[in-house]
Amino acid sequence: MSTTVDASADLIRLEEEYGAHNYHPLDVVVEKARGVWVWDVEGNKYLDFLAAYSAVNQGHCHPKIVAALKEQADRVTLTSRAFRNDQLGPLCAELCQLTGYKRFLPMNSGAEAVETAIKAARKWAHTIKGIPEDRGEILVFEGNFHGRTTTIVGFSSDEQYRKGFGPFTPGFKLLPYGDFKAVENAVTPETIAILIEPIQGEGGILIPPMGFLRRVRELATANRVLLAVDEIQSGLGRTGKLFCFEHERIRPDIVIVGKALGGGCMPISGILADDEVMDVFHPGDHGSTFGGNPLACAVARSAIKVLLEENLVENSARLGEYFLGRLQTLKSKYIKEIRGKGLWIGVELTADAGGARRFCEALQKQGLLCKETHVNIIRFAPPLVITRQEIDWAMERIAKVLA
Ligand code: IF1
Repeated sequence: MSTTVDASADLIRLEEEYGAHNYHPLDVVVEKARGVWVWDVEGNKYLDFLAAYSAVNQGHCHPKIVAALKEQADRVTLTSRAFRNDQLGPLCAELCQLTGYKRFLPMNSGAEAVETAIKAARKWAHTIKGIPEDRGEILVFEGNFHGRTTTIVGFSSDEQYRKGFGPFTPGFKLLPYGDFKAVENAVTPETIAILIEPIQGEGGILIPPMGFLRRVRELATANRVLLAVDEIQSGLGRTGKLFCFEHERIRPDIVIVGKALGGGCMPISGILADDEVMDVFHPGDHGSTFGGNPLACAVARSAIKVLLEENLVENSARLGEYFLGRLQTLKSKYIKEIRGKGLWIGVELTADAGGARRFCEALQKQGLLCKETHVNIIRFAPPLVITRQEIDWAMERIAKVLA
């Protein structure tokens, strides 16, 4: 069967008819992208203010990353881990040099990397800390988002993410986010780990009180509990530091990375840790067919290089502060609160604003693509290659729509 389609409407119809209905995207059908800009099939141009949920921090189709992709695609793309390849070792070494961790374990999706952190923490607890097998608890937080696997949605506090997908993996305990006393009270001799996002993205760009993460780190250390920080969305420059936890000058036991590690080109994720944790994995304990594939590794090496060479972390800090400052000068009866770090900003609307979705649709008409989270929060997370002029361009439209 051959299907001829061109216009957005046809493509949307095809997707609706033959695709699963697990999303409700904005009706913009992208066919081309470069840097911070994307074009739909009708040739309309938009500024991308979502950056694929921070997976394209380096900008769309970055020429250097695409070149690395093409070059590697012509050589070897997949070996599985049954054999070695010439890209995995260098990627691990470069990531460890950059972050100060001793080892890197590659996976593909963010959820898989979170699962990897859970498995590492549990095995560490059972083989090293001495918590009996099939006991022990991982502390997690209300409003968390760590992915979509059955284990992960099992400890979501969002009814929709869980409903209909049980029974779930036991061994998780939900605590209020940002409430140190609650964490302190929840730690017992059978606590394995604390799994946390340093800023909750899906939760609504929720920033815990300054000092919270540092106190959680101290509590974890004092009780020999592992601290696993999910930097899948917050990491690699998004908040104006390489990792968001650096704002509190702490060092987690496990750092979970994904999204922008693949430079918007290839799915690649993983965990960073030192020997005590990573050495719990022996051959056969864990793995993935595509995990550590040379194509994704070559892309990730290039993605990290671009992040550093183009000072994208600094750009995020500088322009994030500028953007936040400009947003704060907006006079709009719809705005309840604006919060953000680096180029990751949430604008929470008042209850009677009529929901964030309609503002996102209005911004789309103005040439700005962003996505609401929950009902009332517009989130802004442009690629980190954005310029001040482009932020000014966006600000004009945001001001117009929120006026
Ligand atoms: C979707 C949200 C963002 C994440 C953190 C792990 C993962 C994610 C902190 C899992 C993924 C995504 C997934 C995407 C939408 C998106 C999202 F709104 F759903 F929450 F970004 F804000 N940890 N976040 O943010 O990574 O397995 O997806 O690679 O459509 O589900 P993944």
